[in-house]
This record gives sequence, C-alpha cells and structure tokens, in this order.
Amino acid sequence: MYQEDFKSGFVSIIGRPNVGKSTFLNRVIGQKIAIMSDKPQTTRNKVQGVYTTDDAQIIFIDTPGIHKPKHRLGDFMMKVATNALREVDAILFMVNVTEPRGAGDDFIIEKLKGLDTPIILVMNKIDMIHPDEIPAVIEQYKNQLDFAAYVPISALQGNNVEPLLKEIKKLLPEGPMYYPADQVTDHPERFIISELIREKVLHKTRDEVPHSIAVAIESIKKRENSEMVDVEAVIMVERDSQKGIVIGKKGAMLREIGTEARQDIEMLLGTKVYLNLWVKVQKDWRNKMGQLRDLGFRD
Ligand code: GDP
Ligand code: MG
Ligand code: K
Repeated sequence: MYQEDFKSGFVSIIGRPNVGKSTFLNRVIGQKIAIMSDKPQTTRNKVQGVYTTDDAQIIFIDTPGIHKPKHRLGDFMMKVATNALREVDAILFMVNVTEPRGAGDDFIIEKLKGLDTPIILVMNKIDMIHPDEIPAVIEQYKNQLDFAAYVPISALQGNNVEPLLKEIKKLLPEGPMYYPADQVTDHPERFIISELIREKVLHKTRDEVPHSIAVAIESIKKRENSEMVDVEAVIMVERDSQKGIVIGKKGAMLREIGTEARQDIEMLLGTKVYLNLWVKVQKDWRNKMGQLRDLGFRD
C-alpha cells in the first residue's frame, strides 16, 4: 500500500536500564505485542512493536547491547548494535529525570557521537519532579549531542506521550505502510505457536488422540518490566477419554507436552516463556464457525 504524504520509518529506543523503555513501548503499542516477528525490511533487528496512524507508521526496533561490554562477546555485540543505529530513521535516547547524568548515560552518548541519525532526548519520569526542574535536565545533556528535540514525558502516566509521537513523525521520511494497520491487535506468531503445541500433543500421545484436536491461543502477553512472555493455550479435544490421555497420570503427560512446547516457543520468540496449558472437552467444536476462525483452523 502506498499513500501520498504517508510517513514511515524505524525507531530505536536506547537508555540505561530502568529508565522506562519497556514502560514506554507498552504504553504506545499495548502489552499484547511487545514482541513481533522479523520482517525483511528490518534486517537483523527485532521489531518490538508497530504504531500506526492515518498518516504515519512508526516501527520500534530493538537494538540490544548498548551498554558497557563486560567481555569480548560484549564488544562484538556493541559493534552490531552501533551499526544498527546507523540504519534507523530516529533514535530515542531515554533518560531518567530523577537521576543525574551518569557513567551509563555518558557511555551511550559516546556511542551516539558521530552518527547522522537524528536523536530525541526523551526525559522520562517527569511525574516525579516539578516542571521547573526540567530546564536543568536539558542543561545536563544539551552540550553532549546535537538533539533534534527535547521531550519530557511520563511513560508510566502517559503525560506528553502524544507530542513525543508527533516529534518522531516529523523525523520520518515518506514511505510505505510496512505492516498492516491491524497488525498491532494480532500476534503473527499465534498460529505457529498453536501448531507447535498441537504437534507435541500428537507426537507425545503417539496419535492416541485424533488429528482433529485443536489448540486455541487465548493470550500472548509480555510481562511488565520483564522479558518473560506468558502464553495461555487451550488444547481442545472432543471426548473425556481423550482429555485423560492428554493430561496423563497426575498430569505427567501435559507437563511433558508443556515443557517441550515451551522450549520451541522460546526459540521462536527469542525470549523466556511461561506456558499455561489447559485441556478442554468441546463436543463438536468443529461445527462452531466463530471458534474455528479464532483458532485459525485449517484442515
Ligand atoms: P527499562 O529497563 O528501560 O525497560 O525500564 P522499565 O520500563 O522496565 O521501567 C523501570 C521502572 O521504572 C519500572 O518500575 C517502571 O514502573 C518505572 N517507570 C517507568 N516509567 C516511569 C515514569 O514515567 N514514571 C515513574 N514514576 N516510573 C516509571
Ligand atoms: Mg526493558
Ligand atoms: K523484547
């Protein structure tokens, strides 16, 4: 899809741990899809979320590893991350207004020096200070880098987040809508995850349950302030006897299915996963069209 005057681009959020990067992303994108699959346009960077309006699309990507390297592998990771920052359209450098500029901030500043990418200084946690204190925060940073804008926000309470998104838009080039606008409401990995679980059930029970069983993914949620993703899924069988087989003696079978499926899902998503599995008997569920669509069922 191409629309005249439509702007789109890739944005990376960097900052010391605990400045509020995840809180901000969750507020803008919604917790449902704090993780998404890679698309070719995003090269090696992981898409964290997509924010779409009538006239713009902001794709937030993860550039891990901008922190002091502890060993040689860290060094290499740093190089990859620094290169990735050259490829984005804008960088949000997030700082915590309740703390003075520190070594961690200075390390990031060093990495950002010499990049042509526009940088917005995002001063987070303004709910903790008096507005009169903001100029002093700007004072600490303004001589360090050539900032495109200075935006105070509270990611936690949502203050000034809209104006920040507007500032980001100003920095984006005209471009296509890379992702469908409704992508934010769905999780592209949903179907793959359900198939992974279904495969484990069939394999572990040695086909004692029919292939017609279905797995419904109830929710995929990233935990606040943690890399852990909670996945809730229901294995739908048609008979009580099948339910017994899937659960196994004292739940042993279901635990095995869960462990193996979880490992695969962790590989797929690249994060730690807590998998909550249920088994439900749903007679003639195949006739229920609405549910079929929810399940993404194909025969
Ligand atoms: P990250 O490590 O940069 O991803 O930081 P997080 O998003 O995990 O936030 C770290 C802590 O700061 C959490 O306890 C958040 O609730 C808190 N936090 C984030 N944004 C704000 C904010 O705007 N105001 C306040 N008061 N706390 C915040
Ligand atoms: Mg975080
Ligand atoms: K992530």
